[in-house]
Amino acid sequence: MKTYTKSEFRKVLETKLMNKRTATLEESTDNDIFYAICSILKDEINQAGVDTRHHNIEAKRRQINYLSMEFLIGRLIESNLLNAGLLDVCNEVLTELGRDPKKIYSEENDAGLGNGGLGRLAACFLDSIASLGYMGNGFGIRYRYGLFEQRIVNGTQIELPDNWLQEVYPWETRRIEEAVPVNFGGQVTSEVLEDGNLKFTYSNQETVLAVPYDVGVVGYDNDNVNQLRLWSAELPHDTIDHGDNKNRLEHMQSVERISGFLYPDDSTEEGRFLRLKQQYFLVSSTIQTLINQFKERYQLPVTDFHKYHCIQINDTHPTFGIPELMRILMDEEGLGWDDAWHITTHTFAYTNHTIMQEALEKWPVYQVQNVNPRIFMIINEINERFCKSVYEAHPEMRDKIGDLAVISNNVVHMSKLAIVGSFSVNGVAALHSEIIKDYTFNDFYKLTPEKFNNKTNGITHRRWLMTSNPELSNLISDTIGNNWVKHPQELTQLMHYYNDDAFLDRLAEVKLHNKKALKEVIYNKTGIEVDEHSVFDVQVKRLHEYKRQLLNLLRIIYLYNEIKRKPSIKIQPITFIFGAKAAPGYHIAKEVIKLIHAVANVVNNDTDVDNRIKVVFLENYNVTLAEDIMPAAEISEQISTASMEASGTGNMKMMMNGAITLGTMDGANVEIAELVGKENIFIFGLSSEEVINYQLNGGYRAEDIYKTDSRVKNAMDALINEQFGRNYAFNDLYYHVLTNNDPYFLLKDFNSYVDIHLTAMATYQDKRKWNQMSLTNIMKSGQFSSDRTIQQYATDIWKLN
Ligand code: CR1
Repeated sequence: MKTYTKSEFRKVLETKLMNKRTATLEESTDNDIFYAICSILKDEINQAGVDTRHHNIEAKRRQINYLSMEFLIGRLIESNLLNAGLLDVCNEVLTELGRDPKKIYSEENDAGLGNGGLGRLAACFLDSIASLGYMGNGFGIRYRYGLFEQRIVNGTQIELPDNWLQEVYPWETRRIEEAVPVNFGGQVTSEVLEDGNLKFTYSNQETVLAVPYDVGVVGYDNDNVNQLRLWSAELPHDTIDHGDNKNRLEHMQSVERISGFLYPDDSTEEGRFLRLKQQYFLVSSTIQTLINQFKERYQLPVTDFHKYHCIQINDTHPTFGIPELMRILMDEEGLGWDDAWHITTHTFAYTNHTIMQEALEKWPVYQVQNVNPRIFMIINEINERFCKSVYEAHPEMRDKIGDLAVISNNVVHMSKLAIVGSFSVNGVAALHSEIIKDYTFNDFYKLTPEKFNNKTNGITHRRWLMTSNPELSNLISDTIGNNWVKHPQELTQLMHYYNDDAFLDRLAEVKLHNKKALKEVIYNKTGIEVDEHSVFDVQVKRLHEYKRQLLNLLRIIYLYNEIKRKPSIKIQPITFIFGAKAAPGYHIAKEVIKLIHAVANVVNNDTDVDNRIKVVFLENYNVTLAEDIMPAAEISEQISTASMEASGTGNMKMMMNGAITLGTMDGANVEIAELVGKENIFIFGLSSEEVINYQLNGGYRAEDIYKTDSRVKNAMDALINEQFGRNYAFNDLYYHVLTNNDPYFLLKDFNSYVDIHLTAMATYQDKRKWNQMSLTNIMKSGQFSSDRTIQQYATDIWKLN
């Protein structure tokens, strides 16, 4: 890509302002400048994107296609500037012009096309795929409304539509000429042809036009630009309206609803027909396109498809891609079952992101039939052939066939379909991948152990360190040079500074600087003034019972009551920072948000507390807000019930920014602990083995702990004794824990949590030691760059060159 001197950049900025915004530099608004910069970048991205495509086609490169219902991309401007090599010059020019770069970049709407970790992972992966120079494109849905905007009104979460497309989205290009029809519903008939093969004919289908919008994905300093293709649903121009749609406008709206909004829940399936339609819409449009492009560009027989394409499905949401590819290969390309099955099962690879039963997708047969009857027929056939093959080839597994079946009790089990139709099944952290093999999918593991593998998640250090924490990033480069930027594992070079007091002081200064910046954000958003010298203890993530925000609160309540008991007690001042969206229909999660606010209200205003504890809830947690929070975190709360958090990625982001993890031996915490050593992390609670053993044996007796342990009882009773609200405001939480026998082991882990927290606070008193711990975490965090993860996917699964 082109490089610019300052004066060149200024000049092109002026030209863009004039041409695109009819404004001079002097009169331009932040919004004008934002769009002008995007336009400069887009020229570069488009050119490099075309060059990349030409090169890839000419070299007939093998490509990875990352299919995901979610891409939590956030803002792109800084990341694109950085990767294109223009961030410094742009910052300098803007500053010289007396404009605040941050303010200008904040003109961009945060694209929240995802719920949480799964969606953000997809976005980090695209950045790494491009930055490592691979040919790999993302495919998702261009939701008209992304994840809801969270407002807090009187301590209660309110959801507003996320109108992220209100203004022009500067990074996308609409490509109507590449639109494809996606067919829903109707009937299928078959006839036997002369050659004995079956021919399937579809009738009365509803055709929806999938219109692609492409967003360039810029690799870091390598001129490699891939694409994220987001599909939008439209009514085809030539549709003739029938009686069941009152008028064309209504018909149009019903079609557009398919890409209308993102389902705001990453843990439960609402069983909604629309969600199912979204899934088929994504995979059908994508796979038709891949097949068309393959034939057109590579001029090879379709039987070679899998030699040039790999499709990674991000959780089970795109699993209908498997029957869809079968359908296209058989019904449109004329292949027989065996050939089509060979190609399909050499194309798909599946990533599992959760073992939570309620998040393992299951769809009623009639709904799948309604979405597309031919797809259901193919799933049915896959199931029959699979069950038969188990019966014949694995007599020892015959009594397990009922459990293995893809369809049982009139339900399609998406994870089973994904496993049967893929050549690779991976978990997202070492522990999680073991649990999948030993428990969740144990029967499948016994059948095909070679499919199962681990790919521990990662995060792009370009966004989560370089652009979001430039102070730390610069300190690192000043100290060890900038090799780490392309080889993040070289952050370990920082170990030479472990005993360097001057360096440790600078590290502490950077943290203080970032804490002051977050303090500002907190003040502007909440009016709460926090002490930058207090410990910033952070738990930011989706609100879910297994993530145990409630445990965090019980601990805060415990601390508060200790102060109330003995106001003169000496404690390290702490700011507890929360950020979390709750799924709109998830009552208990919403009650926890209320409780956070109720506790904050009491604690923050109690003169006995005297500002030693502050509780802050930051509204509308999203990628952009995360970029402000991560650099300032000192304690990273990763306290899920062991075995339940598949990996976590917030844990990696905070580690990379020098926070110390306080957590359970769960997900990737286990690998963080291994890397930094137990002296540089605070671990507490049950192990995953213990949790699983309890679960297999009917749990533990929560009542007993509640009755016999006064610390536990006091904290729990605060929920019902009106300490934090009148009229037994938190009865629901209290009874939910006790009458369900505490399925997330809050009470069981409470004491060790309180104790480890006290240990952490005692450790914090030794500033030098703390800085060394922080440094250790930073220097080991290169392992969690998504570049490492993608390198492993590329080598082991995708076989990319
Ligand atoms: C997991 O809960 C993991 C991300 C990304 C989430 C989290 O631990 O880091 O995936 N799973 O792998 C999920 O959203 C639907 O499942």
